[in-house]
Amino acid sequence: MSSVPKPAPQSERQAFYRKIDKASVAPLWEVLHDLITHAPKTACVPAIYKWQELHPYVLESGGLITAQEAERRVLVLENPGLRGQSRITQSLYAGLQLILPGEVARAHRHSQSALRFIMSGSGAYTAVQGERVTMHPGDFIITPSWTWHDHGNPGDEPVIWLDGLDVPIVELFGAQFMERMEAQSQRTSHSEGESLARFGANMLPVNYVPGSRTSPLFWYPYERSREALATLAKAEAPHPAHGHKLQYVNPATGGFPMPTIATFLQLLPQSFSGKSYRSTDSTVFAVVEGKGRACFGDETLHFEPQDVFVMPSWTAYSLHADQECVLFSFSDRPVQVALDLWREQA
Ligand code: 1HN
Repeated sequence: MSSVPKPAPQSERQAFYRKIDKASVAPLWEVLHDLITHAPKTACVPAIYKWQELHPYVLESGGLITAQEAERRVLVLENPGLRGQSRITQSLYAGLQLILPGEVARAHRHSQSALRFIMSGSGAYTAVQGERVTMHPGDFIITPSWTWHDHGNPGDEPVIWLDGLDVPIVELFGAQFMERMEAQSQRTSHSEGESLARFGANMLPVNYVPGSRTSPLFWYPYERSREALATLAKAEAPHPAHGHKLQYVNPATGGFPMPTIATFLQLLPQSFSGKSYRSTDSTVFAVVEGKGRACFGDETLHFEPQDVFVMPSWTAYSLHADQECVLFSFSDRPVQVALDLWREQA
């Protein structure tokens, strides 16, 4: 006689599940195949946020609530597959933030790291670690974890930027803290451009030792990054999938600029038709220049300047440029690389 038990009838199993449920335990075998899949499975879906549609909403929000009352006046870009979860991918938050002339968004700090990518308007500033930087479209700015930051707009036009934060990652680890400063704005202790001079000239202060995993350079002006891509576009053949693509670096380590978020800028030459590509890091793109298309399966997202679109983990997609295009993008790649999880396939 075999000692292997005969399969129990469903009714007996269900009764067992109900019994053990009271003890907060559950059978793995009922969920295993959904839990551990052959390839990435995410509720995140490909999506595009059209600037033409959202820009009026962002401006309208300016008439509904002040930056002071809202603390941050932001429209969250929620992934259609992740509604109600304040996230654009399973691991990252994105939103469009508006600051009107004369407004201040008060100083606070939190465990979450943030990036700002300026979408429209100039003349607002963000202050980080005692230094203000004036925002211009296309600039990439970092707010490191647990650093005081406030924004203000002494200029004369509304300024809108894309916020990217690692909110879901910090939530996953249950590691978040937040604190408000007594004062509305932090006192400035450095002149504008100091961090760029100190860390953004291919040099470092002598004997510099990094104090954190976040780049000490927190302002990456568009002009410089754009110039680099223009030079490369004349000098080299484009990568078959990415065109001319650079990643932003922490100049003190050569690594990613933030411990949780990688950022990139790429140029697609006019008429570029990219090869299919996928990677495990769901990626958020912001269109800076040009019109083009992102294709996946038999679907096409048509993009133009200031649109934001997202490609989920392991979704094969290709990029096509109707005009010369410049795309900014960000993802959770540093976390995946650190955990030996990141994979790509061309
Ligand atoms: C935050 O602090 C800012 O400082 C923007 O501008 C968006 C989303 C979630 C949590 C904190 C900001 C944010 C945020």
